[in-house]
Amino acid sequence: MTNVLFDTLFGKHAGQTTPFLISPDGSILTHDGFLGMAAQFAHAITGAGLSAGDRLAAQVGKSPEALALYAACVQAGVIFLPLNTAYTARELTYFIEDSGAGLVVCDGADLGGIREICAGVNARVETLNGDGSGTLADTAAALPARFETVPRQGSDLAAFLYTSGTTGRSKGAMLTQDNLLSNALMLADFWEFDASDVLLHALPIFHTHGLFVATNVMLASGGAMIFLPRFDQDLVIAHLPQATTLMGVPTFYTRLLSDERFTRALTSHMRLFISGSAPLLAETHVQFEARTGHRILERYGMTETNMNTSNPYDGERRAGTVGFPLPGVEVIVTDPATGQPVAPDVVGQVEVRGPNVFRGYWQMPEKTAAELRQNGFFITGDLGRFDTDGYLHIVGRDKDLIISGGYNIYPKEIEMVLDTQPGVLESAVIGVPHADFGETVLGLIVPAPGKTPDLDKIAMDAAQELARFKHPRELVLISELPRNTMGKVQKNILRKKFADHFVAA
Ligand code: MCA
Ligand code: AMP
Repeated sequence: MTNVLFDTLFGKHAGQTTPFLISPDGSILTHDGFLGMAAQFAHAITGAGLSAGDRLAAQVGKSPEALALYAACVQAGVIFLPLNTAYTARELTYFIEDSGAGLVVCDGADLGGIREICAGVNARVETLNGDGSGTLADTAAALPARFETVPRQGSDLAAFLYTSGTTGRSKGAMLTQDNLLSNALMLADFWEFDASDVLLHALPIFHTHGLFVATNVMLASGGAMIFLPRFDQDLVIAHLPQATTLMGVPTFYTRLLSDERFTRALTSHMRLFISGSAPLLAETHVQFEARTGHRILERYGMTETNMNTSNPYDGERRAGTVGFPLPGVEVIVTDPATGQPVAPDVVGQVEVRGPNVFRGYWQMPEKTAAELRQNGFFITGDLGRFDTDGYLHIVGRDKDLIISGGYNIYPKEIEMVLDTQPGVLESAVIGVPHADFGETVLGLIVPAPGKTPDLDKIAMDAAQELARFKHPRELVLISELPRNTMGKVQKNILRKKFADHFVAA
C-alpha cells in the first residue's frame, strides 16, 4: 500500500538535487535535502508518540523546517494542524482542546503559556523557532534522513484547518489526502507550472493559500520557491527578478502598485501573477495591467474546498470576476429558498462539489449537515452570479464575515468579547472599506443605560483576548442597533451607514 499524497507530491523528488527552497540570504535547500529534513522530523514526531491519524498542532514561524514539519506529518500519516502565529493563548486553548492534538509544536518564546494549556489536555510540547532551531529540530537533527513512509489512502485525513464560524466557535475543516492532491495536480496543470518555475513565496504557511495552493503546486510541478519569511516589500522587490510567478492576496498588489520601484521593467520576465483569498478590486486589476502589462489571474477558493474557480490561463482574465469552475469542480449558483440553480445574471448562493470538497467539520455533525448537502454540494456562504459568458462574479457574502488583508474575521467572536466589557449593553462588529487591507474591523458599542463605557480600556482588554488582526481598529459609541422584525441586527444598514467612516490605522 502506498501513501498517495506523500508519494505523488513529495517522494517523487527523492534524489533530486535541484533547488526547492531558496532563502532570502541565497542559501538553497534541494528537493532531496528537503525530503531528508522531512524524514528526520517524521522520526522525531513518531518518536514523540504520534502515529497515523493523530493530530499535530503547529504554531510556528515560517521557515524551511516548518514546511518540512508539514511534509513529515504527511509521510507519517499524522494530521497536520497549522495555526496562525498571531493567535493568543485563549484562542490556542480552544484549538488544542478541540482537535485533541497529541503534540503541539510552538516557538520557544511561547513555551511557558502553551505548556500550561497542554498540561490540561495531556498533549506533549516541543519547540521550533522561526530560525529553524528548537527542541524538535535538535531531536530531528540526530535522526536518520530516511523514513519508512506510513501507508495512507486518499480518503484518509491529511490536515485540519480551523475556520471561524458565525456562532463564534471555530470549526475544524477535515481535509483528506485526495482533497489536497486533486487540487494541487489540477492547478499545476491549469496554471501551466513546470520545473522551470520559481515562485516568490511571501504568504504565511498556516492557511490554504500559502500551504496548499502555493506549496503543493510547486511540489507537483517540481519548481522552486524563494521562501520569504513574510510579505516584506523590499525583499519582494529585490527577489522579483529571480522569480517567474507570484501568488498573493489583493493587499500584496495594492502595496506593490504604491511603490515606484515596481515597474514594467521589473516584471517584464514574469510569467504569472495570481490573486485570491479576498476580492481584487477591478480598479487594481486595471492599474496593474497599465503599470506592468500583466493581467492578474484571479481565482476563488475556501479552506473547506481548496480552489474552485479561476480565470483562464490562456484567454481573457476578466477584472472583477473569479473566472470559470476549475476542471473537475462543479460550481452552481442557487436560490437560497429552493436550492435550485438560478439563471445567468441572477444572484444566488454559490455551491461547490468535487474531489476538492472537504470531509466535514471535526466533531460537528450538525454544522457539517447544515453546510454540506447530501448530494455533495457545499454551501459556501458566498453570494454570486454567473454572467452570460460563464464567468463567476462574487458579489457578497451570506455569512457575517470580514476579510482583512486576506485573513478571515468572524464578527461574532469579537462581539462576544466586547459584550462582556463593563458598561456595554451590546455591540455589533462590521467591516468597513480600508485602502490597505480591503476591509477593516469597526466595533460599534451600545452603552448600558446610564453608563459611559471606557473605549480605551475596552480596546486594551479585547487585545488580550484576540489575535492582533482581529482587533477593532476603532470603537464607536452608538445609541442602538437597527433590528429587523425578527430581532436580528441589520448589519447591512450599519455597513451602509459607516461605509465612508475613515479608519486610519
Ligand atoms: C497584519 N496585521 C493585520 C493583518 N496583517 N491586521 C489586519 N489584517 C491583516 N491581514 C497587523 C499587524 O500585526 C500590525 O499590527 C499591523 O496590522 C500592520 O501590519 P503590517 O506590517 O502592515 O502587516 P504585514 O505584516 O505586512 O501583513 C499584511 C499582509 C498579511 C501581508 C497582508 O496579513 C498577509 O500576509 N496576509 C495574507 C493572509 C493569507 O494568506 N490569507 C489566506 C487565507 P501592529 O500595528 O500592532 O504592528 S486562505 C484563504 O483565504 C482561502 C482558502 C483562499 O482563497 O486563499
Ligand atoms: P477562508 O474561509 O479563509 O478559506 O476564506 C474563504 C473566503 O474568502 C471565501 O468564502 C470568499 O468569501 C473569500 N474569497 C476567496 N477568494 C476570493 C476572491 N477571489 N474573491 C472574493 N472573495 C474571495
